Amino acid sequence: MVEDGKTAAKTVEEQPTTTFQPKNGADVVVSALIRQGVKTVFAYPGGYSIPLHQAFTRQADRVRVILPRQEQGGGFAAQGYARSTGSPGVCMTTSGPGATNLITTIADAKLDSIPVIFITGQVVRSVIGTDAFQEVPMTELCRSITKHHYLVTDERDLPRIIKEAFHIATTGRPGPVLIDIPRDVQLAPVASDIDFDPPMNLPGYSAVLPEVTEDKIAQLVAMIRAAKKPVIYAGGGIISANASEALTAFVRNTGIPITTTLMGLGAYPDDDPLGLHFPGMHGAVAANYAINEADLLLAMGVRFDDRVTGKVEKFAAHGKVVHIDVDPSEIAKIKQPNLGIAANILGVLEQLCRANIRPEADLSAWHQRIAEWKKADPFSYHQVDGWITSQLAIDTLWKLTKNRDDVIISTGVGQHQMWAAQFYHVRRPRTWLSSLGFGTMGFGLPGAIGAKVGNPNAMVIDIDGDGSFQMNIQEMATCTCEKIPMKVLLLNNQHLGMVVQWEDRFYGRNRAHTYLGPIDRPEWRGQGDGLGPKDRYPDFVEIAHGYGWDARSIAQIDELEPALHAMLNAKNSFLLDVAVPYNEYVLPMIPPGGTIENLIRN
Ligand SMILES: Cc1ncc(C[n+]2csc(CCOP(=O)(O)OP(=O)(O)O)c2C)c(N)n1
Repeated sequence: MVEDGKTAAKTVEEQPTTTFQPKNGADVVVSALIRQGVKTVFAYPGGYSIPLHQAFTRQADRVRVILPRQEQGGGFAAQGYARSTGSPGVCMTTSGPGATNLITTIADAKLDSIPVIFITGQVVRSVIGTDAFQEVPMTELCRSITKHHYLVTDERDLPRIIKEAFHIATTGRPGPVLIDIPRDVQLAPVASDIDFDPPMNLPGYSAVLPEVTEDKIAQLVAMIRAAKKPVIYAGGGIISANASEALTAFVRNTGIPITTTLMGLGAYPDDDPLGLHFPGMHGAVAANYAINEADLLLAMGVRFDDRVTGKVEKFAAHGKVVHIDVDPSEIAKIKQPNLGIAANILGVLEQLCRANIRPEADLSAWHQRIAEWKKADPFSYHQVDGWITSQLAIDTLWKLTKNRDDVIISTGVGQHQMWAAQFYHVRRPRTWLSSLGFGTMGFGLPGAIGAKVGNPNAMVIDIDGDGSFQMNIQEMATCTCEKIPMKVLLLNNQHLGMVVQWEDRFYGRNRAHTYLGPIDRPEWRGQGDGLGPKDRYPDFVEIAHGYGWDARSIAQIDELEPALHAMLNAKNSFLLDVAVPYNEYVLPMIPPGGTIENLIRN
């Protein structure tokens, strides 16, 4: 049905540039977005954003508007676009319910530091504050979950505000910016000589950090030179700073082992000998042990998230900690470092590489120790008789695609997400898209849509759980109608698996509303050790067909490889529904607030 995603994207790029004279505020918004290089906007209309939508149609040859089927889908698609391309995503909704549907995605972008411009329609200026129809004070609601936010009260401010919004979203530590635009501002006539490049007015904001003092660099160099058991703990900040290459050069040059957080997956190839994979609650045993024993922890572009540290006092307690981050407020927020450096990580890494700074000691004993930990406790899984497990499905997908360099993985939230991180080895930055700080179920499909729009030639695969997928299942329509071919590997365990895991670990296996099948089919409901039948509710294949997708449902191991091939080779959007057991656990596990001493391995 759909050949590939290139057609629509190319249509936009190949159109000749026309001179367009904006007539009203809405035209100004669209022209200003185009000036910022925006090629795609994910937007769902309503009464208070109609003028903006109308304005987009007047410049339809220059910017593509994609209609999601729910605003949250649009917000996550804009994030998927931004996460995978590095360019800011743009999402637009109407006021009130359209705007509040975005809020989860705004908070999500804030926690993962993703640059997205969120534009919302607002009621007309004269009725703001009167509980007018579909009025909600978006700037108030989003004050703490945006990097910055604007309520536009004068159409003449629009070019400046849009310029500032992109500047703020993309500089320093990236993040979401909200622009709330009353309908009468959208409709206000504008002068013909409007200045689209006005000076910015951001007295309280500077993305330029003070130069790192020579003294700090000297301390850093001395600490690296003196280290005998150093470890790098690198995160999403590396990817935002486009510093993966510099980081890789630094690791190769120094021989310092590296663990990348879930946000940092792809910053360094995790299956490389010096790679320790990700640390934390469900992270690699070797990464956790190495951090624990390290005499120097080089924390770069990370924020000491509680899912990584467990009990902070016990985290990296046996060595010195250096924290380098572009956001000065992160330094010493959670963990007091011995040396804190607020800086652009790319610059620091390049400086260290140029000066060939490396530990003076021979690290081979340390490498040996780490290799032993890796060998003793790799991420592993067992076969369950007669069943395809999620881990096996992901591992097989990895094996079938590992020689490709065009794969982008998106995920939902839950056990499947952790298994995807463990068994799908991400080797390149911006190819692992997942809601991590906020952990929002429903990210997978719309996130993948945004990635496919931003990377039309990539093979984008959403690895999802049946709970998460149903949170934004309506976006299957977006794929079909907007000609965005998609692949979904649905690991269907009929349960909210991650919560089941916690029920089993901490609540005596008592099932409390974690079963997704019909309540009058209690025999399906996983209790105790039963694996449950393999038939599934709902019928995802029927649903997929209804949306115009191809689909297949499998339950037997010998069906797995052929079905994955069918998914990978499909031209149309393809859903592969895999019946998996519900009572598998993500291992290892450090319990909440725990330490590596209580690493649960079996
Ligand atoms: C929007 C939202 N609601 C609730 C949760 C809490 N939660 C975390 S994981 C999870 C279960 C996810 O189930 P599923 O998507 O089927 O994946 P599985 O764990 O079974 O692989 C839930 C309910 C969440 N993270 N996000």
